[in-house]
Amino acid sequence: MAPETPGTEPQALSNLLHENRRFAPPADLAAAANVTAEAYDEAAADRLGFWERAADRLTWAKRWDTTLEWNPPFAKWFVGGQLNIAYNCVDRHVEAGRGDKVAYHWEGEPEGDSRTLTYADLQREVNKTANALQELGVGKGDRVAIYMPMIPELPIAMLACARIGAVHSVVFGGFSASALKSRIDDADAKLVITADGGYRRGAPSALKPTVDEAVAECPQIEHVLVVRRTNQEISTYDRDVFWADIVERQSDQHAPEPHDAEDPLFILYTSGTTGKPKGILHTTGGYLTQTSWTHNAVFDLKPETDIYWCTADIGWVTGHSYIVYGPLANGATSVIYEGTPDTPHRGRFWEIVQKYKITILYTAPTAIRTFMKWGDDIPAKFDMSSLRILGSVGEPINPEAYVWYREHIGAGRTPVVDTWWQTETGAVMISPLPGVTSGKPGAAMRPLPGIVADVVDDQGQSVPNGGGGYLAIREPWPSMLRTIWGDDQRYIDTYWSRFPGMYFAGDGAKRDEDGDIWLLGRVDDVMLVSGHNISTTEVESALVSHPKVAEAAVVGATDPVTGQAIVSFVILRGSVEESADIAAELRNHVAKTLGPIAKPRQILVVPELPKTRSGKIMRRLLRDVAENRSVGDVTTLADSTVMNLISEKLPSAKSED
Ligand code: 6R9
Repeated sequence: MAPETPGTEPQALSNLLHENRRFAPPADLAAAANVTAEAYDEAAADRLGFWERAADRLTWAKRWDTTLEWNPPFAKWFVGGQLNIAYNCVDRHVEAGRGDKVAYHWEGEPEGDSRTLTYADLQREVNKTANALQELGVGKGDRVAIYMPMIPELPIAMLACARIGAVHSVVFGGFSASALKSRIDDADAKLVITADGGYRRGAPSALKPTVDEAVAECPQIEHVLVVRRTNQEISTYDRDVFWADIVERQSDQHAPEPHDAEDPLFILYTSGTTGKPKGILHTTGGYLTQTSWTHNAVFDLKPETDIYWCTADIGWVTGHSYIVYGPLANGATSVIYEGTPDTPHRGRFWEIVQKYKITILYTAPTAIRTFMKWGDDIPAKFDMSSLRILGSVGEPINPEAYVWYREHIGAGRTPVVDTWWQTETGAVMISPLPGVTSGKPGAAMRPLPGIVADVVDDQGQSVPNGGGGYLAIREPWPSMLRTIWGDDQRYIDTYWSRFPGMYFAGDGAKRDEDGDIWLLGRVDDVMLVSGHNISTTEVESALVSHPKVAEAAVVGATDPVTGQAIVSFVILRGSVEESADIAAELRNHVAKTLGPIAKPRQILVVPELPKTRSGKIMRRLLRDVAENRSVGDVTTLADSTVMNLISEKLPSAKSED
């Protein structure tokens, strides 16, 4: 498409949304903050020295010789160093006299079903499990697939693997047998750890039958280790071993062997937008350095007094880095919740905040928008005065959702930290620091100290303030992926070929007039309307800024006049009735907020949106609907019935104007 104004090149990505609200850090938080503004200068002056000091927060069995070996795009951090991750996450806290401190308050979905594990308890459980894994023939470098509900045995299993140097591959408890099988095969795992089932939406949900189906075609699997959680009926096979039979009789002593800083820690598969899942490989020393540093800095964690809750599933990278490794390395007290936010009622999250007096809450925009839809009156019923910091991760947070989160969950006083990162980056990369940054609704703000990120144009040149483009990372960072398991070439092609010498994350971004970074969604989703590249995020945020809208997803659909036209799917807030003129009202609202170029061609009011299990909107499927195609592959949808609900709405979709 030709640009609208002759002679002007279309920008890589338009910058349409402008935001003037600012929230300064609370004075008491700023005065006592773990990390202050000096950290940016220190890291800018000596980036490797900065990461060395971060690594010194860990306990090393042998100090490293070389901080970074960089043979682009292959990085090695803390080369020659040795450490044991389980020792760092568990034993050292017990040795320091903090064995009675709670590591995890676990809250099962059925009410009243809870468990508390201190660091001393965790040490005994991890040791017994490490001994059991060794009895089952698992050794250093072996791969272990973990397919479990959100129960304490999940982090225990991960830590037991880390302790003996086995490489875990956690597969989301909702994935199908074929997805599990392909991940077992790709990593050539020899053991699967699972459970009979877990509780979801008020009922036991089986896991073991899926494992049985997957493992039937995986001859390399020697054993399946099964935790009894729901006590539902399951089939058993010769290869099955029950956790209660083998783990419980082990010694609770186990010597933590030091592992090399670059020994593999885990593989985590990401499906990406298309194609075969990529086994993202993370290693030991750099990963723990950056997860623990960022958890301390971004959440201003005070291990003695904070109660921290990350609501993610451990099967997602957020759970690996910010339920298991980061918080435990820092000696934090965390909450783990097994179930869904609406079981048995829509105030369950806030009841948990009230019960445990949570001080730091880390959740996803999809959850926040759902709470907006359910209504302000629900959180208002609970005492959440303990909260002092709120975090967001997983998608761009719309400015209105940010403000709602701050107001209705944070009582208008808590900072909100919008943290951008990926499975591939291992840990947070771009985020405000709660005691330093004046927060801006919708912006991830600045790269953290020690991270060199940029917004670049098609040619890889930095865009000026006010410009849009691609998010790229210019220097290696400690918790970066080391490769795609078994496929170095795919690693090079996927991440390092778009812009020579830079890591390309696949996300669009802009740098606003103050130089702050905004994430604008996946570049695959960008819409090309009359020669303008328009981000889905900005149009969605404009829709969500209308008082009647709780959630929105937009896609570009082929259009004879404009190339692509914007088609919007919206969910209304709880109390709002769908009226005949709602579409016109919302289209005009977007045009007024962002300019006429962003005015949607169509608005469809829908009851739900298609999402992955980690809550990301799957726009690909909505594009199929918008272009009247049959809907594509729905296997990674959290709820496969959603697309039927949306398609039913289609006859009412008509082009306006
Ligand atoms: C941690 C995680 C990564 C993709 C990433 C981006 C999106 C995550 C975000 C965000 C805007 C944020 N994303 N956090 N977009 N603002 N704060 O989500 O990892 O599942 O690998 O997804 O998620 O598009 O590229 P992962």
